[in-house]
Amino acid sequence: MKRLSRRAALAGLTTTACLTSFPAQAQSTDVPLGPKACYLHVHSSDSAGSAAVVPLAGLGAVPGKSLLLEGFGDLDNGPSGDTILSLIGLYSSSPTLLGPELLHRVPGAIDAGVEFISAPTLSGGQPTDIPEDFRITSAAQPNVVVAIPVGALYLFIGNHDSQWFDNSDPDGDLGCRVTVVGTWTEHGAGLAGTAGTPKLVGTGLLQGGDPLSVTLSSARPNAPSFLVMGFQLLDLPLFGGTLVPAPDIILGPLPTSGTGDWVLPATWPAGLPELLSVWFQAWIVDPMATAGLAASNGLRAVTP
Ligand SMILES: [Ca+2]
Ligand SMILES: [Ca+2]
Ligand SMILES: [Ca+2]
Repeated sequence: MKRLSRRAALAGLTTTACLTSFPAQAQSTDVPLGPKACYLHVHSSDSAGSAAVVPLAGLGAVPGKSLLLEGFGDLDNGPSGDTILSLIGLYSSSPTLLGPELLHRVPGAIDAGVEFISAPTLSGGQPTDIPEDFRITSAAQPNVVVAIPVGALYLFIGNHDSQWFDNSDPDGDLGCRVTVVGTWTEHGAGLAGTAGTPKLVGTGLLQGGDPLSVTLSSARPNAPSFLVMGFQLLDLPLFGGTLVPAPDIILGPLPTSGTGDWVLPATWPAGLPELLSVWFQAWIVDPMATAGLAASNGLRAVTP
């Protein structure tokens, strides 16, 4: 992919954001976790403990923002020694955790993230899966970022296991780091051109001073393009498509590569107010598009 100059990106991002100031503080906390911490159904012949319940208000974690969740340490699950790190979690409107004899133990559960399918109980093969939870950390996945859904006031964190009585944590190092970060969401469908509908995605935690990247793909190869950025949602019908951001800043022309893409690296400015939205959309000169211009989906970045 073609990488555009960091200076160009920075100029764009920091001009309108001319906001001085204090470096943004990463709001994070380490939540200790017992080796039997559990919100899943437990067989009557087994015994587990209660999941950790984290109040979100104290972290400044409100809907619109996201949480970066990173498990640390390990537990002994019985057969495997003190080597296992397998955390799952879910959001809830209430801190209530009902008894282990039930399948749905979190009455305030709110669906978010990519669903994790939990294993049946080892003894008796009873189902344990609930639809609202997600994987936090496993051997294959060090962390996860999950947007905080509307109504969420608590985060439940538990271990994933199917037999609990034999769990222990000899060195007491098991836990989960919770960090409040920003949220990327896509908005609108875009306007097709030569290579289909151009795709715009963003990566980065959106904390002040953090690296981020905005990546365009599926655009017309070797074509001039423009990145439109704004602080308001416009959604104005234009050239057969929709102009998503209010055009406060337009970067370009930015040439697409021979495969119809580019990557724009930048640094997220420090000192932005929380829950500020910045909207992005790419427009590409493309004779195959309705009015000679193709457009990507819109992209919204919300600061933590
Ligand atoms: Ca341990
Ligand atoms: Ca076990
Ligand atoms: Ca599940």
